[in-house]
Amino acid sequence: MLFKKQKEELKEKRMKKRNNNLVGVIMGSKSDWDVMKNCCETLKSFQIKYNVRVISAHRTPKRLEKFIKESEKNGTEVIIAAAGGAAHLAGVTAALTTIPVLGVPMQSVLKGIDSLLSTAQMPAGVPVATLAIGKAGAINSALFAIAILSRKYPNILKKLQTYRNQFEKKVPKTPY
Ligand code: RP5
Repeated sequence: MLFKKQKEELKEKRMKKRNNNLVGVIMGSKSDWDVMKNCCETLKSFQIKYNVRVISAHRTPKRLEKFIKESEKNGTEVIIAAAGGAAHLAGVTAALTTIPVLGVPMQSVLKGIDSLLSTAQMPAGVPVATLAIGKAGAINSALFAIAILSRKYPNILKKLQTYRNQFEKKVPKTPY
């Protein structure tokens, strides 16, 4: 009996070690990847562990529930949710967890305005921090997640400060 319990504890420990992704990145469709890969590349450039999944609030609601349960169990600290059109993914995710949710509106037939409003205009009570439409939002969602994590992890803070300082050197002083 005790042996079985110990085995289970060991299994859980191993699982935790394997899955300690600080950030979860989800998107409503595979078609969002072209934009959302910019988010993942930014996380990677800061050596942040993340997992990435295609999850839709309306097409795969069970997958969303499972993902959230696993994220909570595995200590995920920020979830980035990207969707386009009637973009409810970030809102539904935020409703199911207290992990901070960052929303990225995807381009759509209405140029992403519908996605932006659906993601940002959450009624009071369940917030979604919404970034810009498309690539800028994808990159900034990663940087925002990094800024949140940097309050707790000094090594991440150092990298973020270095990244910000580089702007001073990169931006030309004159426009010509
Ligand atoms: C949303 O619908 C997705 O996030 C995507 O932006 C949009 C279109 O999806 P597909 O029809 O390309 O799969 O749920």
